[in-house]
Amino acid sequence: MSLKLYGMPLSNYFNMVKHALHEKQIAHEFVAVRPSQEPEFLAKSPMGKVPMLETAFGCISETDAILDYLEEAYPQVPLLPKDPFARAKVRQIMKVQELYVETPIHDLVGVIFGREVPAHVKEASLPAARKGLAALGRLAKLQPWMAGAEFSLADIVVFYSFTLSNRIAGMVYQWDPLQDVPGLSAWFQRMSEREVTKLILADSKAAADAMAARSK
Ligand SMILES: N[C@@H](CCC(=O)N[C@@H](CS)C(=O)NCC(=O)O)C(=O)O
Repeated sequence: MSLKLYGMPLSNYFNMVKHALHEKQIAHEFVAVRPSQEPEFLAKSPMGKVPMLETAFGCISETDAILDYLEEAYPQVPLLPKDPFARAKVRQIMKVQELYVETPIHDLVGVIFGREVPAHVKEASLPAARKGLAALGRLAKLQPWMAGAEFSLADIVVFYSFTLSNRIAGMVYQWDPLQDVPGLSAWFQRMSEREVTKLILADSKAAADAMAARSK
């Protein structure tokens, strides 16, 4: 059975997994689904979230668990270094981005859906995200990739995390988080120019355009 990736191209987490599948040249099918609390979907994705990967052995959700599975089951095109310490540094970058950069900015996600952001959240998120960005700046090598010479999962995860965070930060604070770390904008541009990234972003834009057309 070929792998089936469930989700939607508007989801930055879905796009992380889709990007990894394409970089690793792993054959897969796409199943278009939205997050759902329906029992049938919860049986496959316990929190009802996307992405979810269906394998011959069962289903996996949570992006980092899916990425680890792909890395271990399909090592032919590696997205983690061989050396254990270097692997840990890649994972550290991914975790710092998720917990300390994306999470505080994500607290403001309501703005994307036209909701008012409570003043206390607005006040707390900016210094928290800036602290996380400073940590990312201490870790990121950006020569030319996140963890150094080798392209890795850290590039994929941090890039798609920023595709959403940059948008939210721009709307709420008129702030570009990439400017907080020297070299981060240039890295983001390099990432945008990868062939796989272009494909993923084109699919995501097509989905956004289709949704906008439906809501007219
Ligand atoms: N921790 C999850 C986050 C995934 C996530 O938040 N996905 C969103 C779509 S971008 C979702 O399914 N949201 C629906 C919900 O939270 O119920 C992961 O790493 O995969």
